[in-house]
Amino acid sequence: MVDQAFIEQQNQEKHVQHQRRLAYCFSEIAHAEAIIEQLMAFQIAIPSWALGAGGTRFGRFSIGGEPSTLNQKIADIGLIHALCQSANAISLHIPWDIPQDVAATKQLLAQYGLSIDSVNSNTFQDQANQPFSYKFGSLCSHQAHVRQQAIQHNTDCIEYGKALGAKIHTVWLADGSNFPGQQHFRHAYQHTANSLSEIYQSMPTDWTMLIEYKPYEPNFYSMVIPDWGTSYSLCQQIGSNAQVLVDLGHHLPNTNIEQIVGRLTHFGRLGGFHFNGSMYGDDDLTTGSTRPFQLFLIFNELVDAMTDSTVTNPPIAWMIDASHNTKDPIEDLLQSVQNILVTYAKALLVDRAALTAAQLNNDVVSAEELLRDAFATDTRALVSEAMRRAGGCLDPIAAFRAVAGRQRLIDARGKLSVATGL
Ligand code: PSV
Ligand code: MN
Repeated sequence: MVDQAFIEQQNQEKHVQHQRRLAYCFSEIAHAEAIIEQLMAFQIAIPSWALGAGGTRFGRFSIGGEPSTLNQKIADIGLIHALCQSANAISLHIPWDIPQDVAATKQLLAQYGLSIDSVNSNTFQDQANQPFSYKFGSLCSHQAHVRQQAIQHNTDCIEYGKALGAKIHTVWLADGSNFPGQQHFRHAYQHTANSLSEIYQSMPTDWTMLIEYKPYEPNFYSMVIPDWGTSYSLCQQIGSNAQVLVDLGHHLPNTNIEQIVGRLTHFGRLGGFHFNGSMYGDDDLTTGSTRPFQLFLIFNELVDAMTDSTVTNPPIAWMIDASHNTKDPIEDLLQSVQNILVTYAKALLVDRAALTAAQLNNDVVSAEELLRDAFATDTRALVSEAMRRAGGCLDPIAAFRAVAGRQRLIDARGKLSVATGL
């Protein structure tokens, strides 16, 4: 839908304004050049389930032109990447997006400059042809045949991932209970640990298993993996390539997520990140839309860990995990990418030596002011410049609108096409 000539023409229209804003950044920020390079290197995966309009149990309002096949989803993510040059990977949910022809899928991915970074298992729904139900749990089930079926599904996912060149297997479990007494807590935990260990054994040794936690939903009395501590304990039992995945929406209101990030990186166990925004829980809002300062504090912790040579945490897999109920998903994802990079850039601005000195002097005000200074700096031109230098647009959303992106997708796929997934 967009070629280099179109992108250059779009950038030309914004050139004067951009140069003015960029000059301001360079005058204010000593290491602006280095930050632009770090922004160019920061790539965020887009999940295959994010391209359709999301919904709730009350309904779903289709956006029109939704991708109904894996190839169409790849095309949408290819478009996002062409516009912003910051989203070069896809996370696949199995069985929603099983590739029919692996060689052809790989070829299509290469055409768009994309790769599959992770596969995600799904034992939170029953599939039409499966013999046993997950109604009362999957990997945690007290019934060996249910556990075995769920383990097999996870190992199948790993096989698909191997064929596609993925290196991550992500597990999010909906397992839990809705009523007191329904589930034996200790047994459910141990079954889960044993099941995950078995899956881990079938994973190639250069892969990472990411274990996600969530305090509630779909189960509302208890979840088997409700918090980072449970994920962490499972990882410790399973093996060194098992890592905790932090999904921003999977916390109760007012949880200090930045401290969780600090803890996990200190333990070398933060392997994955799902970006979204939230007010109350897993609301799946646009990243940075409601609590930008919190997102900044989280990035501050991440950058602190990434720049400290004594921290042994492995590289973190970044992904956007949001459900787009009202907005055009492509625009929402572009906004998220923008907010993530703008916030990352702000965290890169923090004067860490001065912050350490303020902390050691118990100078509370200076420490806080250092953070506020960085947060208040407008880094948008640095992000635009990083996208432009990488071959993308200064303003990806404006470009998507200029090319009448959604209308063209509707023309090609129809008003009623529906994306597979939730
Ligand atoms: C669960 O809420 C979650 O965050 C997990 O990452 C799932 O894989 C994803 O959403 C899609 O259901
Ligand atoms: Mn998630």
